[in-house]
Amino acid sequence: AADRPEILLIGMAKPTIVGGIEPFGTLHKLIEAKDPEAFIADIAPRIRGVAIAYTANKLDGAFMSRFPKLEIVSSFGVGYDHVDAKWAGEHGIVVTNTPDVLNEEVADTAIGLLLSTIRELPQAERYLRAGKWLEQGYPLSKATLRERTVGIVGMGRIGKAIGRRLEAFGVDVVYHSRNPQPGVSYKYYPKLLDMAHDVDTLMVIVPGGAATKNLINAEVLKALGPDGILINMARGSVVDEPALIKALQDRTIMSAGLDVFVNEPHVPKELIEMEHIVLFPHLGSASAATRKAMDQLVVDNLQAWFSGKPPLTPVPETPYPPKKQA
Ligand code: 8YV
Repeated sequence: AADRPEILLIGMAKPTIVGGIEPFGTLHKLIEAKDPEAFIADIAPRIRGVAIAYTANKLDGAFMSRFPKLEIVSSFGVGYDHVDAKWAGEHGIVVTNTPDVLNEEVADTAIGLLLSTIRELPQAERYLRAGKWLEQGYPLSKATLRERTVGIVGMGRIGKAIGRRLEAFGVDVVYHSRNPQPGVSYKYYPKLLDMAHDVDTLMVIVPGGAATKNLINAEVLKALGPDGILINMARGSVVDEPALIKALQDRTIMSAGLDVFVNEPHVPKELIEMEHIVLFPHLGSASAATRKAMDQLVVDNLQAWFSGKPPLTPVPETPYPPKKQA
């Protein structure tokens, strides 16, 4: 039909996304294009929606400006630092992400990574598989979660879900974010450095992007101190990676558990070579069920929009209905 919207899919042609869009829209899969440039040039004048299937796919203003009829960018993932949402907002394009459906999954993984790192659980598993249990007892973990204070950096929806779990574990929780969060009873630190001084464990779960780039720097790591454990569940960009590598090598902090990296899937060899830290391949939300719920929300935002309804989960930079220009 003439009013079927034409939608560009960037990234993997995941079944939930493809199968969800095809009933109401005409889907163009960039991944299947032999000549991506010619492919885009051909469809650009007709594209009204973009679906992004994976957060690694960057979408800047220069790219979006190639689509004069673009109305909505429906992006997979709660983090959308890969989309220039400010530019989109200024150009009347709505950006949506996939919040909430992954909160509990990512919080579960955060606790898993925290315990793995503190109690050296992956190392213990490697030890058993190497047959060493037969030869000698297992060495005790240097650290324990008991008596620790966890400073959560970022008290959004996932930060709160992590806090609830830590409370149940009987662990003290404090937090730092740009502003104190209403309804949150944990001690608030306006300054990250002050919190890093007072705690021995940092759990990083803030959005990525320019505002948080290298927030966890050499100074913060020094303040965290020799018993310090850093867990990064956010974005690689939030941590000054070379400074972290140095702090780990010099034992300025004790250990780190990292789910995210600056240039993933490339992980610096200095980190790979350090046996005492724990590295995950960005799997915070990566269960089949949660990823499917995220895929479905990518579809549902487009479906709502193209049936004349408000988008379900617009990002703050592109509120709906749009704010009047001053
Ligand atoms: C993504 C994430 O699944 O939601 C986010 O912001 O980081 C993950 O849940 C991952 O980035 C893969 O795209």
